[in-house]
Amino acid sequence: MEMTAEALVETVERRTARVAVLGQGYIGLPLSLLLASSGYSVVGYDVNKSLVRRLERGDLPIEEKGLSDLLEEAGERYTPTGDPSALEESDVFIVAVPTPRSNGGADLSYVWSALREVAERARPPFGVVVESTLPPGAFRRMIDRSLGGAGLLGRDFLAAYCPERAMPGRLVRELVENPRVIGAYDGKSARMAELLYRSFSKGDITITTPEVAEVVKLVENTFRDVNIALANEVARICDALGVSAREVIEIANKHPRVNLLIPGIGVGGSCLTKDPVFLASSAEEAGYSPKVVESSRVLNEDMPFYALRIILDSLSRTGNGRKRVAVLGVTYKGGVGDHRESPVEPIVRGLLSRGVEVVVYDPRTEETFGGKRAESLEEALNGADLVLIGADHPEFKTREFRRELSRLPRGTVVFDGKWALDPREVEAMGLVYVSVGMIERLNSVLSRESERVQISSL
Ligand code: SAJ
Repeated sequence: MEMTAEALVETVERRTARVAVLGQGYIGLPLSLLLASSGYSVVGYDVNKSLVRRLERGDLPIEEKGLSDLLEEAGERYTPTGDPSALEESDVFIVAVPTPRSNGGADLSYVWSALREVAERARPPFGVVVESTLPPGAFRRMIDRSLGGAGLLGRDFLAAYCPERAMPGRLVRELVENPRVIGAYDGKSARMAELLYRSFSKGDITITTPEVAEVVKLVENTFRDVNIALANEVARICDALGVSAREVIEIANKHPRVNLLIPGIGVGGSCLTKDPVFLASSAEEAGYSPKVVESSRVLNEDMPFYALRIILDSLSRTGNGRKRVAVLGVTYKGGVGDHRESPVEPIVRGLLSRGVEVVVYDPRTEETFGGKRAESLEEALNGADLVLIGADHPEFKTREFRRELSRLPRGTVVFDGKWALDPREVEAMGLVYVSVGMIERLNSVLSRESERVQISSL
């Protein structure tokens, strides 16, 4: 007997539905394992053959707390594959492929090809859930164009837009605990998606239209980007005024309605660097030209270059001819191995292009952005004129780390790109603490302690 859309929803409820997750990256992989651990039989499909081979060996390509336990729990219910014909047996398809930025807009080519694959392989009735970030209006357009031929939405196939909102470094926990938003045009599609996520999610689930869900996702990341931009602007204002931004922010945040974020060398990662751009470009197309969103992006994108200028200035004042910078951490933020859109990249490349020797130490990635790789912290610090904390990894918050740092010659400049260290502690080691919003530190050391050899020549 032929299955109906209602019966499909029932298989999702009973967890007998076979699920295929297209894209086994930062979101697709943890999601597959969560669903498999909840009882679904899950095919994890990816076009990257070497990634699939790794997964087949049980070798996880990303480090996230709880992920290896999930892999074990999922057991045989999780099957990674690079073979598209393996999709043919599935009832529900989840699209979790990237949507990179391209020419001021979104590159939807990976989502298109995943949906094409679904249209080709799926047998009605089937369900589709898109997790990839989409610009407003894209969900309807893409579903209509790619799946319209598969029949009628709500009868032959069900479709929902459920953007992921979990934070790298805390992926598993956030996928389980965060609230979810489901965008759907009909009740059956919404129910299918809700049952699927409810199998592992403890968060609140809100059902709305796909258009609202699209804007919600982009607004959330824009909120963060704009707030970081404000912190960065406060830092630059404080540098201009010669006061400590760290002190300003700390005191201002005691006000019950003020919560400034942490300024730094810039905003990286694949989400905050593109979602505000998607939002702004959709608004432009619709006839409104955003003010705050675009200028926040401009300021955040300038932060690595601002940091680079301070670093070059500090180096040029050392005057002894040696120019060697130890970069500790090159990922886009602490605690992750992801270096996409890292603000450390323009800094390293800018230093290299000016003939500065750059030695990189990062326990979380092999990437060096053209710098020389150091195998240990000790090796990186050896002979460094300036130390840049590029990512606030937990490894840089230990006592051993501070002990290594304290072995640096007196007067060595430590540029803390993430406000990760305690300035007083660094100065107590005889080092010079500098950061964005903390230039006054450098200046006050210069005027008070001009007898110090290296500092006096800064
Ligand atoms: N950063 C600062 N100052 C801060 C906080 C962060 O400069 O006070 C920098 C970080 O160093 C990093 C960048 O911002 O370079 C982004 O880091 P993040 O931790 O703020 O965010 P992401 O990109 O790792 O994850 C974001 C999250 N969105 C929100 O918090 C609104 C996450 O929940 C989303 O799921 C994710 O984007 C995504 O995939 O869209």
